[in-house]
Amino acid sequence: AAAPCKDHVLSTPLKNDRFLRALRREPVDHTPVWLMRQAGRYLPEYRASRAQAGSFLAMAKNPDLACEVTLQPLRRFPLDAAILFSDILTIPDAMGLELYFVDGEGPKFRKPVRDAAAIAKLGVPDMETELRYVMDAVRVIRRELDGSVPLIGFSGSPWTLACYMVEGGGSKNFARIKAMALNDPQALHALLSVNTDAVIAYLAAQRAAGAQALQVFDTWGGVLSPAMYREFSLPYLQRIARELERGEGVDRTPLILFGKGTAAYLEELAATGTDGVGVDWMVGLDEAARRTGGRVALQGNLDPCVLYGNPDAIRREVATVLDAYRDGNGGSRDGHVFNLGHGMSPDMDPEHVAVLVDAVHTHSAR
Ligand code: 1CP
Repeated sequence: AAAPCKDHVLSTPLKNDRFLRALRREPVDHTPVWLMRQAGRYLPEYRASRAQAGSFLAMAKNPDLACEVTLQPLRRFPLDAAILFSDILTIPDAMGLELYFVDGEGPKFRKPVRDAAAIAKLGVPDMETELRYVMDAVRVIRRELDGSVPLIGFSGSPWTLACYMVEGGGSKNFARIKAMALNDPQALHALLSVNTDAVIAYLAAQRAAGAQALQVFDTWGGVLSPAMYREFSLPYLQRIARELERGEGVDRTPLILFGKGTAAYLEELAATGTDGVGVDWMVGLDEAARRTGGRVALQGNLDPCVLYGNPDAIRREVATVLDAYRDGNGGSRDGHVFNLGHGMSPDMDPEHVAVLVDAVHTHSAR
């Protein structure tokens, strides 16, 4: 059972704040690093916890197990941030779409939304009842982290959530949602609008429960044409960055907008009012830093497949990413959070992750 988050938990000073400092573009002793999907099947202890829980969903809905798997990568590697163990699909599940998993096929919904009538019935879930298990997990993790590193909360973007809600699961070509965009754009906008309200409420609730930074995953933003991206994804990211209350100064809870395949829109993302922009590996960080011109921190962007290389190759590629950022940022490494350009895969070697984390800290030491 989760205890309410006590004031002393929320006021425990951070022992390692270089991730938050980097997001404020303040000087740090070395570049902070965390990895998207740092908790997951590549770790044997994760597979053991999952077997014990019975399923991914049982694990995510149990705050103590969610806390355990959140902490697992931090016990192995000196990472500079923890990310809540959960999933982006908790919101549509709480809206009544009924999330389930088929082994080897990924997430699916029993009740996808395919027309305006179904969309009109959707509402913003109540965060402290229907999504209580997520907020309880945040509270338990904050207590157990005990100020060692900051905790990142997250959500899917309105567009990326809509992709799963309309397709009913993962998709190769996004045929259904693109047909909706073409045939009934008003219905899609209604869906994106309720999703945006839910994302803002969800991130605000995670912040109130103790999340110290917030990331929005626009994993499928890059499947849209520029005109469609600017109609169906970007305006909703702008609304999140504008409306999500996140405080000021050292107490500010920074927001990171991560997009996959969205490097064409770096200037527009940097102008949303977000604190950081997450970048995939299809653009050089030198170019990304020049184009965003110090207006935001940048997070990224090692190709995750570099983890399939040998330790020498990993060290070399890490150095290339770190130096590219520095070169595009007027010779300074400040304002950079090291990460992969997308998530880790289950067949990656934990020993290689140790090499990567060490290489980041060693090569970026000021
Ligand atoms: O154990 C298992 O078999 C479940 C695999 C798994 C895991 C480990 C899923 C199902 N979700 C997660 C956890 C998860 N999902 C995290 C945990 C924190 C961490 O990073 O360590 C996060 C941040 C997510 C976010 C997520 N879920 C995204 C956005 C990030 C990304 O990788 O692009 C997306 C698109 C999802 C949907 C989803 N959930 C699970 C899977 C396998 C997928 C992808 C399905 C697809 O390819 O469409």
